[in-house]
Amino acid sequence: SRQPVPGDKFSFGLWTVGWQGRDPFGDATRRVLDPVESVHRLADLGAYGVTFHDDDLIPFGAGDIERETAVKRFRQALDATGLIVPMATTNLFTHPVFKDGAFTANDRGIRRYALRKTLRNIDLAAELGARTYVAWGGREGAESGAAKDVRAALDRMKEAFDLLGQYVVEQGYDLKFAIEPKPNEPRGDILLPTVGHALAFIERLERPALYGVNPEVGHEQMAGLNFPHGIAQALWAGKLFHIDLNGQSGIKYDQDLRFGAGDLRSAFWLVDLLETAGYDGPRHFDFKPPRTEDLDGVWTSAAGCMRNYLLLKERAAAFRADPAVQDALRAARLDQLARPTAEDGLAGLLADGTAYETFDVEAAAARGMAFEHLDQLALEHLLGAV
Ligand code: 3MF
Ligand code: MG
Ligand code: MG
Ligand code: MG
Repeated sequence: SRQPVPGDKFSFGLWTVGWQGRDPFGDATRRVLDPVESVHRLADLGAYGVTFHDDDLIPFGAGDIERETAVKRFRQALDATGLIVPMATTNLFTHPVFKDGAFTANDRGIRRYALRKTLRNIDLAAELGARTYVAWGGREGAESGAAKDVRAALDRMKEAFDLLGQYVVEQGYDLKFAIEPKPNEPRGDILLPTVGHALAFIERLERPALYGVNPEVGHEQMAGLNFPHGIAQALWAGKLFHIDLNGQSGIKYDQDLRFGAGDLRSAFWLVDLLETAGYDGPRHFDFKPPRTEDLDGVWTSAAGCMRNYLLLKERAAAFRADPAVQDALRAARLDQLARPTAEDGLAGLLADGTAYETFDVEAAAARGMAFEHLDQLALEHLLGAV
């Protein structure tokens, strides 16, 4: 169905629909949205979850009473709508104190403060039932060479994540971490810039099983990378804990377009992958309704994210079910790729004369791969021609 329902597991960050349109060149174009209003609107549209940075829910610097009131009102909205909180995260980038980063700021006091701010929100995340805690290190980086000793900064990053992991284990929380890579913006260069960097980093932590990734469509595309390929590797590693869906048109600033806008073909392959690879986590939208929009436009944009996902899911399923596609996949030898190269083992491979001595290299080189036919069939399905 094209009507989003909770079973589709669509979720939105409070900061997405709540974005007021402030950018480096212009002021806000929209009023503040009350989180309670967002929860109700998102539930009406068919979402199942809402996510937040600590500061989205509780204004930075709020006192205890303001904090309790904000959490109580939010909880009441969740109870009234049935929306859940699958994920929460920390804002370690807005306040000027984080101008040189948080877990890797050169200033040790700021690093300790950042950890305490995060631990405090982890308590709230656990209290609200979140199962994933996202960490985007937006200001962990540099604009110049000597300003950051990257090896020392990675030591501090590891120290921070190990401490957070220790805390979650000691508290007995059912919570895992998802690291969100981004190559640049707001820093000139950000540490852990891509999915691959984050996956390698995770293996150096004390409890690797506790950490996965939260890749964002636009972030990988800002680096010119193939997003479905990055997602496939994360799935292969068992590390796709969460995902930020949105749209991006090529290598430029982080556009955060609604899902389906930007690189539509990449979005098609992404949905095809998520829906066939057994990913059962949230389909989380991290987009920014353009600042040209009023609030009606915001909700249209949010609804569009979910509708585009469902339309692509339909198109991808039709592609996979098409007998002509199944023939084309065989012609492209995908069945062979799925088969081990040497089930006969190294000894068998070495003893097999047909593998080398009598292998007809020229004939193998001459065989076409028939990929164009296969890809044209995909395009026909995507364009609704079949
Ligand atoms: C920035 C982002 C972030 C993260 C968020 C954690 C503000 O480009 O993508 O959104 O997604 O901080 O989830
Ligand atoms: Mg982003
Ligand atoms: Mg983005
Ligand atoms: Mg994101």
